[in-house]
Amino acid sequence: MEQTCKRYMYRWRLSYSHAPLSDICSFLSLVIFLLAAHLIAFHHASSFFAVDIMIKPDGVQRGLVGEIIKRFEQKGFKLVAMKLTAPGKEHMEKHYADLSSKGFFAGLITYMTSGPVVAMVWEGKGAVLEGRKMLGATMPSESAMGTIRGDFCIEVGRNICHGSDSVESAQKEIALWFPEGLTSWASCANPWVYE
Ligand code: IDP
Ligand code: MG
Repeated sequence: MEQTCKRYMYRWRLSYSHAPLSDICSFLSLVIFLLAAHLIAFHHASSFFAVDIMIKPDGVQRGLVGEIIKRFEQKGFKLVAMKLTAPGKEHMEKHYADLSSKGFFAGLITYMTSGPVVAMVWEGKGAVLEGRKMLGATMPSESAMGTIRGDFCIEVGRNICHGSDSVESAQKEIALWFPEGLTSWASCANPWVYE
C-alpha cells in the first residue's frame, strides 16, 4: 500500500512539475515562430523585389503615362518590363479574382476593359511597399497629396493606377501579365541610388 501511494505521489509530482515546463516550451516556440515570421515579413518588405504597377484605362486616356513612369524612375526603381495592352475580360477577372465577391466587381471589370492599360514591373529595394506608398490609398479622398492618386484623381472607381499589395501578389501578377519573363539589366545609377 505504501509503495502504491509513493508511486502515485511520484507520478503526480512528475505531471505537476512537467505541466508548467511544457507550457513554457510551447510559449517559447510561439514567440520564436512569431519572431521568425516577423523577420521574414520585414525582409520581404525591405529587400529587392519587383512590383507590378499598372496604369489603368483612365490614366492612359488622361495622358498620365509619362508622369507615372517619371515618378518611379525618379524614385530610383528600375524598369524591367512594360507593355501597352488590352488583355480582355477574362484576364482582368483573373487579375482581380480576390475581389470577385464585391458588389463593385462587375463595374471594376467594365472600367478595366474600357481601354488599354500600361502594365509595368519595377524593381528595387522595398519596391512593393514603396510602390504602394507612391500610389496612395485606394480611396483618392484618403490619399495624401504628393501621391499619384492624391494628385490626379477624385473617385475610387477612376483611381488611375494599380500596384501589387504584397510580394506574393506581385509574383502572381507578374506571372499573369508577363508570362514571357522580365528583362534583366544592370543600371549604371545603382551605386548612386544604393549605399
Ligand atoms: P487597391 O487598388 O488600392 O489595391 P483594392 O481594394 O485591391 O485596392 O481594389 C481594387 C480596385 O477596385 C481599386 O483600385 C478600385 O479601382 C476598385 N475599388 C475598390 N473599392 C471600390 C469601391 O468601393 N467602389 C468602386 N470601386 C472600388
Ligand atoms: Mg489591390
